[in-house]
Amino acid sequence: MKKTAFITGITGQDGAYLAEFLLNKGYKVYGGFRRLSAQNFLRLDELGITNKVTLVETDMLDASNLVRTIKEVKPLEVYNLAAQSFVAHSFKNPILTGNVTGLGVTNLLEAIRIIDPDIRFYQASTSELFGLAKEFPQNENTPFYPRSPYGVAKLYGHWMTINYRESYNIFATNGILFNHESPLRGIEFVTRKITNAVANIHFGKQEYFDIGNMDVRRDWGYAKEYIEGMWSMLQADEPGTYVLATGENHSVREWIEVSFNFIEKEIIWEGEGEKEIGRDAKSGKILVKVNPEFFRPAEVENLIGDYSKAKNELGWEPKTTFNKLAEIMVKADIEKNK
Ligand code: NAP
Ligand code: F7E
Repeated sequence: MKKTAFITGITGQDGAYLAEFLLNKGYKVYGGFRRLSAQNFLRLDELGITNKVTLVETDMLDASNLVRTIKEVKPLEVYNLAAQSFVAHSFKNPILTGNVTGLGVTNLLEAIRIIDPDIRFYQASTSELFGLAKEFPQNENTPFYPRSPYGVAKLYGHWMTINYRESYNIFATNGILFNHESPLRGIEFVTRKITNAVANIHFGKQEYFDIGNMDVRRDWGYAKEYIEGMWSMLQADEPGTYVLATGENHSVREWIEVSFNFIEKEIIWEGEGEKEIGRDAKSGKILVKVNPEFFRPAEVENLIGDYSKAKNELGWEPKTTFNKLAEIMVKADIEKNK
């Protein structure tokens, strides 16, 4: 019989790739989506799998709906990817973020406890838990210090997952994933914002783009590879916590420079702080402007992950380099913007 998986947040970047991955593994895939005034299956459409998954109307805010869904779908594995996941937005909507990204996890864990505690549960934890990081690189034992309402909400979800494991013996696992990107990344996240703007500039559709703090550093990997890690965590003998990362980090500034290289532009930086701009070395045109609107009230300056546990216990390793990831994303955005 086919294994059945239920993915919350199937319309997001990771949800779409995970659905594709599980379909290829022969799973029957159910995906939770929110009823909106206009349908939002763009990513599933892009992967050509909208008709291959069964879409179920769910909302992380409604516990009764989640109980009903788990009862009807009868999944063997549940992947909780739904969240208000944009850190900047969480400062403007801290309560909504707390409800969806934090309490939503308990709504789902309760549904599993009540209906079928043998279900294997994956929680999308995050490197944002490390925030103002206390050691470098960060691993499963690094102390947490979240720096945003998003990070704090995820910390609650992280510990509830551990609590349901310890209290009710549920196979509940946390994947602490560092930033992972792809052509399906939301347009407001910094990598995609930049590759999309570079493509627009290439076609003369946009003159320049605004940016926030360019000196922050992130450990950026390729989303498709991280999906396989999520699945491997639920195939392990025991539940636990695993870091997925590349073990390398780079600044936003480097991402801008590398992305422009693919359209043969070199950036020359001028000025400092809020006055900094980036010019095209050849034409002198301004292509990048710092805009304090994109600064965050509290920033996560520097993250870099140690994925040794995932490598040793799951055999998981990242493959796509920083440069290759930028190339994949710039080329995809050029293709989309043609
Ligand atoms: P994403 O593209 O923002 O997708 C989030 C998903 O959650 C979307 O399907 C969204 O639905 C859904 N959602 C939002 N509010 C909801 C609600 N109230 N009820 C039900 N669904 C709701 O995020 P992602 O990048 O794929 O990330 C997947 C998960 O991993 C998230 O939990 C994120 O916090 C976490 N994470 C991401 C990264 C990363 O680098 N990508 C790293 C660590 C952890 P709509 O399409 O309707 O908005
Ligand atoms: O910002 C800086 C910004 O929004 C990265 C989510 O998937 O990964 C993601 O969270 C950095 C931050 O991602 C702009 O201040 C500068 O320091 O792409 P981001 P994030 O905040 O790291 C983690 C692991 C998650 O769990 C989250 O769900 O880039 N930055 N200028 C900017 N960021 C944005 N968005 N826009 C700018 O113009």
